[in-house]
This record gives sequence, C-alpha cells and structure tokens, in this order.
Amino acid sequence: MTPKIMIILGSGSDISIANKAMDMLDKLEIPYSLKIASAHRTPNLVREIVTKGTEAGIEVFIGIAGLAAHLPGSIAAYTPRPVIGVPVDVKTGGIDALQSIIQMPYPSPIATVGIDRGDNAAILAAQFIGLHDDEIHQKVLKLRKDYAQKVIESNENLVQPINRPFIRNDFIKVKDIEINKVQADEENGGCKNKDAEVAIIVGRQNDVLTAKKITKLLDRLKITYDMKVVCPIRSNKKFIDYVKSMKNAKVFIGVSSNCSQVTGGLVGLTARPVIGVPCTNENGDDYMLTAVNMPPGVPVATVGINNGKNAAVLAGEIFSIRNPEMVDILEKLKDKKISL
Ligand code: AIR
Repeated sequence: MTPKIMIILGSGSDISIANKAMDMLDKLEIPYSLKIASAHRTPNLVREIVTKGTEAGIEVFIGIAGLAAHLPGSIAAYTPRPVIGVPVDVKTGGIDALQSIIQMPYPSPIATVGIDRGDNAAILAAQFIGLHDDEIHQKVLKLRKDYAQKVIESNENLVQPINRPFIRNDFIKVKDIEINKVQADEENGGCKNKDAEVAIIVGRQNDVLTAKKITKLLDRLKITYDMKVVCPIRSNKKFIDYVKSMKNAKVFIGVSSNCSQVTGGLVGLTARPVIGVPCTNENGDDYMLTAVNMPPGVPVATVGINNGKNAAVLAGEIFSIRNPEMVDILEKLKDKKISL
C-alpha cells in the first residue's frame, strides 16, 4: 500500500526533526514514507522521488531542511500536491531556513510551519488529508482534545499543589469549566455564504488589499469563499460568532498583522486547516514570525509576507488532492505565470 504522506529530509542530520513528525504520525496511525535527498547535493534524486511518489499516490509532501533550505521549494517544482515545509535550526536559530522556505514566489506556495516543528507538519498533513478522509479528521479532533486535556492536567498537577502564602486560586476552578464548548451565535455570525468552501478572516481594514489578492485568485480557481474583516481582540464575540457560523468551511485563511491574533485565534476555534498570510503594518514591520512559530498541536500553514495569491493557490492545492479538475486549473495557472 502506498502511504499518503512522504517526508523528505535534506540530510541525515535533520533526523531529530523527522522523528517529531514520525512520532506524531505513529500516534495518529497514518502510514508515511521517509527519504533523504538534498536540493543542492542530489537535485535529481529529489526530482525522481517526488515524481515517483506523486505517481504512486502520495497526497502530501513534507520537506525538512536547514540552512539555505530550498528542499520544500524544489519538491513543489515536481508535484501538484501540497508541500509542507519545516525549517531546521542549524545556524541563526533557523531563521535562514525559515526565510528560504516561506518566501516562495507566486504561484508556488509552501505551507510553512515553525522552526523545528516536525510535529506540527504531521498534524497539518493530517488536516489536509482529513478534508476527504473522515477517519483521519476524527483522529485530528481526538488529538486536539488530548492537547487541551494536558492544559487541564497542568492546572491540577502543577498549579494546585503550589503552596505560597499569597496565592489564591480557589475562586475559579479550571476543572469545572467546560473547555471544549465555545459559546457562539452561529445563526447571526455575519457570514454571507455559510456554505462557502473557504472562510477568509481579515484582522483590520488595512489588510484588505492583501485579502483581495486571495479572492481574485479563488475566483479564478472557482473556489467559493466568504470574507469578513473582524479583529479577534477588538471584537472578540463577533470573531467567534463568525468563525463558528462558517463551520462548513473546509479551509480557513487568516490575514493578519499586529501579532497575528487572527490566525492564532482561528486555530483555537477550528480543527480544519488554517492558512496564515502575515502582513506588514504601516511602519513596515512584518508579522511572519508571530504567524508561523505556533506551538505543538496548532499549526498555521503560513505563506510569505502579504502573499495573498499564494494562500489561494495553497487552498487550491489542498482541494486538488482528490480533484483532478483542480489540478488542471492550477497547472494552467502556473504555465501562464511562467510564460510572462
Ligand atoms: N541542506 C542539505 N542540502 C541542502 C541543504 N540546505 C541542509 C540539510 C541540513 C543542513 O543543510 O537539510 O539541515 C546541514 O546538512 P549536513 O548534511 O551538512 O549536516
């Protein structure tokens, strides 16, 4: 049987990060393949593995590499399947690898996760496949519950026994709070098309320009969407109501500057894949690091700064896994771009 996920490492020295991905896939009971091939030392091996893997039925690729980490980008050159990139901290805290992976040009996105986050790459791959495989989606839901349970247990086991003269905790008991139940007005969430395939949430008016790049491309890909400008901090109830009212959406795209609260808020509210588009503010500060470096359990598939178009292409690639028509549309789009 061909596995659905292929992990490719730039070098044997990246194995500890691959182990995090494999541990997670073992936990989720999803078969995978693991290969080592360098984009620079063995480019032809990358091409052969990826081409053969795609032909054999691989649905999602995970590229793990450090330094000038061009591996995920080269994988994307040989497959229409979504590619998840994991930057490895070899030098400069992994920032060199992160930039090499995330800042891909249109129309070749890499769904980038945080530095050394092999575990989140595995979860993201499961989320992608979970869109058309309910058994895997159920496993992702269970995993999210386990992560939440760990927080509850930390409150019990770590905080409760603390005995200090001025600590006062008993007035709120975490174990009495129903953590998985989110209060939301799903009927009046403010969505215009509750059956849209993609929900786009924009944190503030200034980021609408970037969001428009997404909608323009989704129109060309014939993917339905709904879009709302709502800030999770300034209008928290509206944000939650909107996300919950879009519960049928298969993919969420958060367009976020200012600490990336949109993407961060989204992953807490949905188990579906969240694509993050980090934006710049008027001072030119970018929010890429705060979008991509998510903790284990809650990945954000982050694309390059202000690169709304790549977010739309990534959504198309995720949908194309079991949809040959979408593969054709994407191929045409890519060809057009190349013959500029
Ligand atoms: N690498 C390998 N070929 C191209 C790149 N960028 C990366 C590997 C590894 C780092 O270079 O992914 O993270 C160091 O590799 P090595 O083999 O020298 O230990």
